[in-house]
Amino acid sequence: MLEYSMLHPQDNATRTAIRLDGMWRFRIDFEGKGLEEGWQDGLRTRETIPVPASFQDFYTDKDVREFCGDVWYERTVFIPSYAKGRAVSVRFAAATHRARVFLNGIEVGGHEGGFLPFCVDISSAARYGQDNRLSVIVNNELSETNIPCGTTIVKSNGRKMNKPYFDFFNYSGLQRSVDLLILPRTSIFDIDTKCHVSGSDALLDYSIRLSGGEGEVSVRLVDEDGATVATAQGRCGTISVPDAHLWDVLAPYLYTFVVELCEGQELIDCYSLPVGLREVRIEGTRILLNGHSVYLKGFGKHEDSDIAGRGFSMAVMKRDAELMKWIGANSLRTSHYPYDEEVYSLADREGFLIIDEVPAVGLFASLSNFLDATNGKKTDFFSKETTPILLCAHKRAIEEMVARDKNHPSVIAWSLLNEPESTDPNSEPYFKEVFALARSLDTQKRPCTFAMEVNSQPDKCHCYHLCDIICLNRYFGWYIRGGWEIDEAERMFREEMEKWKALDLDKPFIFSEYGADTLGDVHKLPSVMWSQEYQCEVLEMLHSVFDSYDFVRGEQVWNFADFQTGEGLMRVDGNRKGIFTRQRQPKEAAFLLKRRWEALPVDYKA
Ligand code: GCB
Repeated sequence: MLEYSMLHPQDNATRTAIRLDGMWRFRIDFEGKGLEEGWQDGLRTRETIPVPASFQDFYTDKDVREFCGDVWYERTVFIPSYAKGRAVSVRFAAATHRARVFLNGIEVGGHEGGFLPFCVDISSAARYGQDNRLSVIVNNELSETNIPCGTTIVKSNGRKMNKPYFDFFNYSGLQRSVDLLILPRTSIFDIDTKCHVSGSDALLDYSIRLSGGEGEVSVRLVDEDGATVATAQGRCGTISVPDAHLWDVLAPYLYTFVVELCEGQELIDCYSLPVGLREVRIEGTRILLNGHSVYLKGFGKHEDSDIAGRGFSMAVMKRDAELMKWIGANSLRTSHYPYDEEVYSLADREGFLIIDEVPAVGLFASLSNFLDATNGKKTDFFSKETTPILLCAHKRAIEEMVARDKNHPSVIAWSLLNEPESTDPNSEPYFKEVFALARSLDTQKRPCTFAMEVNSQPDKCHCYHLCDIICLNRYFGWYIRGGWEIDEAERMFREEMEKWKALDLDKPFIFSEYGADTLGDVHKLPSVMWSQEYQCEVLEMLHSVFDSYDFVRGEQVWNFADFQTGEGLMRVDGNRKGIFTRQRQPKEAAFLLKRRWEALPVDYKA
């Protein structure tokens, strides 16, 4: 059970949230001596860096960009006197991949895992009414015992180097916001909601957990005009909303669920949670939202942009949302880690559907996954002595992700892994635990899935039977028979699809990845691989296959935009499968997708 609340920071009558973003002092621990030299007692540097941002792309020195190890952040935080006697903590929306936190030189907490929030209680270490020194060590080393997976080597010059088993740059640092939270001693710790839709009416089940202590809980549901439409008393119950405004795909409606905790007449704590009344269900091969079938059109994305790297940028998020609407998309997968909380709130407001992915990527020991997978390489990833340690970290991340994102109406499914080695027979017991945990934690019982690479074929994959939705990542026409052999690629793809069809799984299939690398400035007639014309040909070929199978209920092209990866022969300054460039301008294929997606009805194949 989580020891800190995942409720998003909120400033209101009973709570204070002070954003600590800005320029922080920054120092890279090249020698690994920071602690020994007492950097927690003062970083002794004039160097500053923005938070939130990845630290890698500001500097002109390659040793900094590629640095593997500890980096230190420090800033001064004034903690007001009125905070004394209350629950005071610092909340990190993420620290990639792990952090140790110090206040005034005293270690106060830490966290493992780089893409989910954590709170560090500083109530006893704080100096009230004074400036305090907040220091954080952020470490970015990769291993096979935490997600995402990779390995760390030591070069002959003694410098450590990250070797990711995944295809995105290992950006790190304080990439999301940091807040100082001042909460009542007894507070609202967690809110869990679940909606049932019946015709035009809705029932909302809720349950509230307190941080300890006692008090009377009352709740009310407020509509977009500010009118209270229902109220209830007690820590759990059901609210009925006759003639409800349902939340729907590209037609969102958000109520506010207001929770108040009182002791007698005194208001102890309150929290306002936006909720969308909607129900998600799988029925046969259909994905049902409020009882009607939805075909997913959209993208696998990354949090990635020039200069800030994986650092969260509201500006980039906004541009991406506008491009999603322009192109006629209705969904995204948060490949390959849970995104900043703002992304989910925006999706709630826009009516986008999200497949929320835990950072379980690289569970196949390979530095060039796709080529190795295609060649049938085996790494027995789930048969290692260290597998139980990895499983613990993985389960912990699932727990944190579900706790953080469970109330968002936009989240319609959980993706529990990306391209794992599910051909290893020992993957099955591992997957069973992971799937069972996600299902037990989510009161809404959303569908669970994982994205399968090309080795995960009907006759070889040990785990697809655990999925409620089958998500396939397929690169026919790119890694498999590209260029003039595209006809062969289509034939092989159809052969595979026939095998899936023969299984008659009676489950929806989604293409969670497909695409081709394309340089934004290359045109060629006739086409060649890497040209814009070829990207369009591949998409058209693949779409014609998707259209031939009724059980295919969604397509999420790889990738929304070009993104940074590590260096290598396979990548031209990053992965270029973007439909948009990294600067968010359209390639030719964007217009093709716009035509297709605007023409496909939301209930396509219903
Ligand atoms: C995949 C991975 C994704 C890669 C992509 C590619 O299957 O899931 O992380 O970026 O292929 O372009 O190779």
